[in-house]
Amino acid sequence: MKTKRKKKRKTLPKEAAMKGPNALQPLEIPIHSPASTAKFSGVLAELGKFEPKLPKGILIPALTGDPGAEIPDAEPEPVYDLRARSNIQGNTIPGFNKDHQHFVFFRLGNIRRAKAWLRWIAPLISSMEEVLAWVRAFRAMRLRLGAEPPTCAAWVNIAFSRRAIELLVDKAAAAAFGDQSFRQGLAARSTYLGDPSKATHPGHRRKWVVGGPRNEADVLVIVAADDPEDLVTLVHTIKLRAAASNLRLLFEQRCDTLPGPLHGHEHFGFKDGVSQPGVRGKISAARGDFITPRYIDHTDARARIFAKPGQLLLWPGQFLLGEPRQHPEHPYNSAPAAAPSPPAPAPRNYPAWAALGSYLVCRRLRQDVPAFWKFAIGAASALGIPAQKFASMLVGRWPSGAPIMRTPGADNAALAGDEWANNHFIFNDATRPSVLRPIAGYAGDAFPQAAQDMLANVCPHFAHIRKTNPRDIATDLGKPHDSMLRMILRRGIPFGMPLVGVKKPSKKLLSQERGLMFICYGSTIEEQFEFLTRRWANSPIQPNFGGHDPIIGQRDRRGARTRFIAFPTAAGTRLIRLKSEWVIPTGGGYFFSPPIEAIAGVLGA
Ligand code: N7H
Repeated sequence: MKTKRKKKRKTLPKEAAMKGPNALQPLEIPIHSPASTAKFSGVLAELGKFEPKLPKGILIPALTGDPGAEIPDAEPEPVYDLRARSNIQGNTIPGFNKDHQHFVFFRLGNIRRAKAWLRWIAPLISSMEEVLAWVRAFRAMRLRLGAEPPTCAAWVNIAFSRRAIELLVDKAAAAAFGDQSFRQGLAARSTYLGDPSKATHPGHRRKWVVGGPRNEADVLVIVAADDPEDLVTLVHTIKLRAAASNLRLLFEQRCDTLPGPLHGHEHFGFKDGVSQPGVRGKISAARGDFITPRYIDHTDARARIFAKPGQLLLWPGQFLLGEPRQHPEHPYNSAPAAAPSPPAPAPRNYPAWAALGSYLVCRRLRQDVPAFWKFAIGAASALGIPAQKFASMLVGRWPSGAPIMRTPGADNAALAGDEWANNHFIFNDATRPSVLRPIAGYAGDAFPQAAQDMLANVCPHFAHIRKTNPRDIATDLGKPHDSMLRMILRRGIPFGMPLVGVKKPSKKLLSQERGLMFICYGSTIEEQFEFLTRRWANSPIQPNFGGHDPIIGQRDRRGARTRFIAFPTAAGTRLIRLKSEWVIPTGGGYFFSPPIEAIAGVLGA
């Protein structure tokens, strides 16, 4: 007997509460319609043109410190002496920021031999001292030359999983790490992060190239270089020594910044790495010798919380274990550092040898560029706006990196290239110009300031940069400075060949994999990376109602993954379903990046 199959009722997300006369009209966008496919190549080719225009004649000052940048009566910031600077890994602070990077994931074999390998690699690990000294020398040389100096560096960093710490030190040491997410690992947290729960989905953890339940890495080595040949040589040496020490190579990923005008952009075509928090702290007790250069004059009250316009200053304990943390009630002041465990009664937080280390989140995220742009083209034509404008509203910045808050009508490459202007905006109030310290050759920020956007008509609540950094808006957590506790240091880099900028991509190019090796550092995974992902990006109602983050937001209800955005238009809000996905998790891991002394001294001992 034939049973009548119940037709599945299409329901809109419950959270949207779409009842009554003001019900939002859902807009269905066919992604693979012939019209959007035809326009796709045109948009793609266009995208290669959006290069930020660096202001001419200005040379970013060498980071030698500016005594005048010191703020009278401000709480003194910690000084990182040579020993501390030599102990902190350089990709955490100040960050490698190199064009070519290679990520190597290992599984431990014989522990005695692995320890010998760790003692071998420890002197290769690049410290904050080394990287910062190089950056300072590079900038000083650029100032003298008036051009990019022809110098190259190659750097190595290392990080360990909870299992590695258990095997190399002991179970008690691994258990002393207070961060539950780190102890459980990324694979165990995957569903909690909204990753696909259906085993047939390409983003399901069992399909990951690394970091799934059956291929979790113990050790992650990050190698970075200016010169690709240096990178290859260094990676080769590390792999040879590892193989000889019985470490199993699980996976490796070569990453490169995109070529030509796309330098610094991610695969959808948008400039990345524009907004980063500034880390408080000094390199010496000398006046103005700050880790993060300060550009705002102390006569402007914002110098107390911003390093340069829009760059919030955070106490280093947000990124380094054992350092003064951000005060939850006060934007300028520090809160006492978390104590190592024991001594009681301090909460158990990390073993004493882990001080100055940092948690590292690695997510290998595949990007489906055609799916993203076909969706953007389809939705934009249904709304009657240009595709680039629509896509920029999904991100919150134009392809060049210019913030839509400051230039809502069109992209502005000059604004994107001006590092004192491109991050200077808030959402709830009109932005006022900052009073800057003198910068040779810089005439000041003459771009139109951002108007207030409390209703999120310019930069929608769902926009990726508004979700992940709500700036001055009150959130579900409370006051804006609670959001400061969630900030992360992002160190991602793309992998794979670009599609954007290519006029007629071949089938082969279209079929190749590309994406972002997302890396971030923080002093907790749970309260920073996971919080941003779960509580804000994945939620259509937090920090404010408006839909899911269309870039990284995920939703998984027993395998159903439809998301939505509430798109502001002149005629009211349109509800747009995001039926397909363009950022798919394909691997990664939760690691701990230890202080350098502990690599040979504890883990390799
Ligand atoms: Fe995002 N994108 O191309 O749209 N991101 N991101 N991100 N992201 C940012 O300000 C992108 C990812 C953050 O302070 C920009 O540097 C893509 C994860 C944060 O204003 C662009 C992927 C997380 C910020 C992108 C991806 C974050 C930020 C603007 C994945 C973790 C700073 C450029 C493939 C929570 C917000 C910039 C601020 C900015 C994109 C991943 C977080 C263009 C494609 C997993 C905190």
